[in-house]
Amino acid sequence: MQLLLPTIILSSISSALAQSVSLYVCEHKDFGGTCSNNLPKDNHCYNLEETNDFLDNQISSYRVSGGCCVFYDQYGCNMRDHLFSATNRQHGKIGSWHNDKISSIKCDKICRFD
Ligand SMILES: [Ca+2]
Repeated sequence: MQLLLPTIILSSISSALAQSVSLYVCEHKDFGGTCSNNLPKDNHCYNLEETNDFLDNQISSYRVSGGCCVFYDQYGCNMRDHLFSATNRQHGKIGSWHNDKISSIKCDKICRFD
């Protein structure tokens, strides 16, 4: 029992470090309409056309936790199509200049722009 406690602490620390960023996105403001937590893998470009969520050019609210996500207007996560990035942040009503535009997303522990 004396050895158990340090093991529990160590394993909970390592699982926290290994935990991926999570993203929740919705079709309408205030997390309404069709939503998805169909998560992009870390540092993987996630094209919304490839999913069955019908959220391409539809996302109006989002929640990022455990890291950062970068949102793009076109497929392929190219810097020229960059809309905005969010670290551990949520927004119930994306501004009109970004609303219904997101077409690809890349998430990771910290944001990378490439
Ligand atoms: Ca778009």
